[in-house]
Amino acid sequence: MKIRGVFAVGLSIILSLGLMGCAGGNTQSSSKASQPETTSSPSQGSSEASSAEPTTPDKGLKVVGTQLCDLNGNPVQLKGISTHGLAWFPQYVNEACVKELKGWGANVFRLAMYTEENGGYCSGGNKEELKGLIRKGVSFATTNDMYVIIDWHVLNEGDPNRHVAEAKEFFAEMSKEYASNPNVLYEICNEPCNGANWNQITAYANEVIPVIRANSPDSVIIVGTPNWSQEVDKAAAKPLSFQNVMYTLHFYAATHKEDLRNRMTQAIDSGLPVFVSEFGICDASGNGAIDEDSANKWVETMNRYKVSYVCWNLSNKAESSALISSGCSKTSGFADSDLSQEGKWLKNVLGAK
Ligand code: IDC
Repeated sequence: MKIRGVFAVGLSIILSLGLMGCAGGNTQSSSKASQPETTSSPSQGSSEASSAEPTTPDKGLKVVGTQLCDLNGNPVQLKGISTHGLAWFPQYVNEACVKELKGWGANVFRLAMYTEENGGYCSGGNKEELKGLIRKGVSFATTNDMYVIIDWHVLNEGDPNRHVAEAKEFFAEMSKEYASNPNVLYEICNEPCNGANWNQITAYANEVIPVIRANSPDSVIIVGTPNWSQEVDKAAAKPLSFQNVMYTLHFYAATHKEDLRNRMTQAIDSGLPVFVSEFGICDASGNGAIDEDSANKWVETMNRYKVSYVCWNLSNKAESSALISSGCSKTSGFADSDLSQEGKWLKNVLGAK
């Protein structure tokens, strides 16, 4: 399958296809403090097997009811790994590393491009360099037969509308470039927060999704939900009107437990397609103590519902959500002793042989 960039006018052959609540008090509210990353030159740096059918990227995806499926309608569960901010830890976007993650059992790679933090796409980052990293990431994922998520990592700005013009420009370019790559999924706003509500997110999505659809009519698009992507109930009450859209739920297992899990399953039971495009097994700050017991409960539920999930984060930053231990400067060829606690846990969950 093509690596990328081919101006896919020929159009996709394939794609015939069709991605917390809180009205008030949300006990699950992430208390994360979104401190901007200050490192501009980064330090160098079993679970239950799914019963979903394995799939290969060139088959494309579609959303059927609440379930991500292949083009024949067979359930597909994506499981994989997210980069840290591409601007801060670019060194892990290398071919050997992506191949290794595939060997761990990952079938999806998420490329997190912060928008407003220091060095973000809309806050002084080098746009061409950042797009170059996206292109490398898509290319490596594609050659390794993996799906890849292009993540517009809204966080600090809270309301995704703040950078809607740049988002439209960015997704127009990306979706044109990858119109014939059915393995590319578009995540248009990582985590709306700071009070941004579902109406505001809907307005944003109604601007950005048509831009993607103009080039890539059938790709799967993942949309963030209010309150750091925890309020899937808000989306369930008033879903968007587009096909092949999934809605984001994010959790950090030491902070978010049964209440948020129930909110996820209730949303799915009520008909909402949910995608866990980011989770960690520590607390919502991305640091602190790890809770494997809670994490395993999440994995059990996600597998039971065949919900796709992507673990945060591929870096060696000194924080518990980093998959590589902070003392390790390798960018591929990781021994188990190079992995953090979360890294070892995840490798086991993904079923690495
Ligand atoms: C965190 C990183 C941390 C970085 C910070 C920037 O782990 O190194 O300094 O962002 O604000 C999210 C976000 C994700 C966060 C993560 C942990 O999507 O960007 O990463 N988190 O706080 N939502 C809930 C937790």
